[in-house]
Amino acid sequence: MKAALEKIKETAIAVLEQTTEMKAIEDLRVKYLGKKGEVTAILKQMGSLSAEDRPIIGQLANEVRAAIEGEITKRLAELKEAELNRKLKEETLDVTMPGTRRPIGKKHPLSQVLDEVKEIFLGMGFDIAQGPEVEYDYYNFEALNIPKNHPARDTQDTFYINDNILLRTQTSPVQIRVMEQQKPPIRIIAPGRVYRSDAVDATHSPLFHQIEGLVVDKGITMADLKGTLEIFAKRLYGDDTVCRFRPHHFPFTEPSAEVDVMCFACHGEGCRLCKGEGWIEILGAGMVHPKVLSICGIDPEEYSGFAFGMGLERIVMRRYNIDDMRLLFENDLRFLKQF
Ligand code: 2NM
Repeated sequence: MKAALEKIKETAIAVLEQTTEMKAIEDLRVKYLGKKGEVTAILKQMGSLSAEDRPIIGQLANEVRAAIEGEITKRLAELKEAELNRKLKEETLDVTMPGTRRPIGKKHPLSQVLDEVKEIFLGMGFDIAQGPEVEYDYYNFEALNIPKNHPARDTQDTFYINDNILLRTQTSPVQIRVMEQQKPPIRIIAPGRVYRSDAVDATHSPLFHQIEGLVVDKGITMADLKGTLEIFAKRLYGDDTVCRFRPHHFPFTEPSAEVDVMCFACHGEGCRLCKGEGWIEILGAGMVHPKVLSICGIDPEEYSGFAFGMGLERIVMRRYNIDDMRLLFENDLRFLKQF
């Protein structure tokens, strides 16, 4: 029995020294020291020993158990350390290595200018309104006092889905929807995509962007229109900007005007940029037609309002001296990176 125990100890330690897997070491613990293990099996036979031999073999068995236990603990610690060293070596981080640069995009020039315009009007207490791009004929034309025979309603100019539904040609239908739903005071701008059946060239695109504005309240006059739009022009183009209001005609406003700013290149002298005019048209505006207010359920005897509209592409093209509108829609990075 003594020889058997010594043999178990010798083999166990030899095998443990060869074992490099933690799981395998745990299996060996069971094999030698477990309930059905080899050392336990010897201890179970101790009943057959003489009273003299029993304590001696008992002590030896305990020594063998302790030796194997000790070897297991030692091997586990060694393996753990080896594993840690391996990880430390493998996962070394060289903080002096250059990082992988993630290219950060930037805003499209249309979005840059749109955000600037929004910021100016938000600063004057306007809200931003939105509406559908696929619109009813009623909101796009009828409610805006645009008569049935008006050239804008021609299928040559407007994308019709069917007799009643079309792609909006301006963002005014948004203003109509707001007036229908909201009691004055109303102070909104409606920016968004609009569609017209135009062939693509340097100054035309079937899809472009408009920003329209609307103010309705008691006692709104042409003076409010002029003051608001002058402040807008000065914020967008600089404090020394000079505005000119010219009479015009729109079916949805009365009176109507077009607003020019004095050419910043030639200061009114006339040059290539302003095509010899000295002035550059930036927007259309007017006092909301009483018929339009009535159609929207607003009493024109009690309330009045002004509205305006401008094309975003034209503002952007002038701002950055871009001579071809197609560049704004082609998404060529060589172009876009310049802004
Ligand atoms: C423009 C010019 C003048 C305009 C009018 C309205 C509404 F809904 F109040 F009648 N919305 N937008 C308007 C007025 C638009 O664009 C050149």
